[in-house]
Amino acid sequence: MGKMYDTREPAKRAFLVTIYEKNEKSDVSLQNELASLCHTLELEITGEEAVHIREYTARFGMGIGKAAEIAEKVKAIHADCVIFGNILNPPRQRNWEELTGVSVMDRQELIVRIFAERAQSREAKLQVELARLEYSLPRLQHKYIDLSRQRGGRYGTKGSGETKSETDRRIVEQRIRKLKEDLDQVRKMRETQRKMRRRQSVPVCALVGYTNAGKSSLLNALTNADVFVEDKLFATLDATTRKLSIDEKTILITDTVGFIRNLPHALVNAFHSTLEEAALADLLIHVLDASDANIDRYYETTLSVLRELSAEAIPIITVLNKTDCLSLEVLADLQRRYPDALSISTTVGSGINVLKSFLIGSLC
Ligand SMILES: Nc1nc2c(ncn2[C@@H]2O[C@H](COP(=O)(O)OP(=O)(O)OP(=O)(O)O)[C@@H](O)[C@H]2O)c(=O)[nH]1
Ligand SMILES: [Mg+2]
Repeated sequence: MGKMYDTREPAKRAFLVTIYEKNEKSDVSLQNELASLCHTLELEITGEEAVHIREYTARFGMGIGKAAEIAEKVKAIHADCVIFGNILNPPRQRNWEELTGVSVMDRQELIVRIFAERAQSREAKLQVELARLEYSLPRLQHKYIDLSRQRGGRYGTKGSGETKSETDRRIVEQRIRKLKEDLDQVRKMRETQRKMRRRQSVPVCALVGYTNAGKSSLLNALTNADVFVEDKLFATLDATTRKLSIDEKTILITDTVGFIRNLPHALVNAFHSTLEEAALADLLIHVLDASDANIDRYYETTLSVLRELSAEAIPIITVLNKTDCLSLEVLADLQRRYPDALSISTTVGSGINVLKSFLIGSLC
């Protein structure tokens, strides 16, 4: 199936474009995040352009002159892909590909690709494939510009007079149906596991938070687990559950996929069962990267994802992680702004025992 929706050579040299309205302020954190996403895919950033539109055309989302100027730059520095921080609809994506002669992606596709590279478990793989197919479905027709009619009927799969893109669309739709069935099965298994845990009445808490906040590191620190940790986005795609026991009291802690603002809708849908782990927990541990200047925005994003999952009523403890990177002044300021939060560092181990006692105390 891979070939069908991924016909391009893997790109290496990216040129980034973020489009703003005429009077809109540039959002440096959004642009930095786009760069981190590229870094995660090991794309080298060869150039960057923030465009405040003065002239608008539907073809390019900006004036034709500006678009041509960007295409020139892309050519001059031999970039082999252009990545937009904004969402590109399929026709606009195709227009840009025609103009620049290289592959063009938006932030959504970048995230879907990262998920695809990182999926490990069967469930994550099914979820990612579903998200990729759903993302590519409206784009399929554009991949085949020569819509030569196939000879129909004879070899079974193709209907009479069906175009290649129609056939592909039909195959993709069939595959989507099959994936949804398979995922339903996996969800039922997960549900059974959850019921068993409930029956044993072991309380469950879930680690939630923005990607790269240190959730997996905290799971490791709390339970001596050996979960994959990396300074890249979306290191974790699977919900891993580990046991924490103190004085014969036991709770379960689940690591979840990291949140990010404007998570592509196809991925939110696809990862629903993994995210559900958070929605069904008895307690949430909201992990914040206290060393990141965008902490307030991360905090808000996570709360809004939790609302989307109808998990806002679950008790929550907020932890400020990576406090080893902060000066005392900055830490004091954060503690004033997040008075209910617990300060920790998984790297130096500070605050971990306090958190353990809190968890056991409030759940057992
Ligand atoms: N300085 C410092 N770095 C930390 C701390 N905790 C985690 N990190 C680093 O932060 C990065 C991300 O850690 P992870 O535990 O993978 O983060 P995550 O929230 O699980 O990320 P995703 O799975 O991508 O959502 C890694 O490079 C960690 O080594 C800490 O207390 N201090
Ligand atoms: Mg993780």
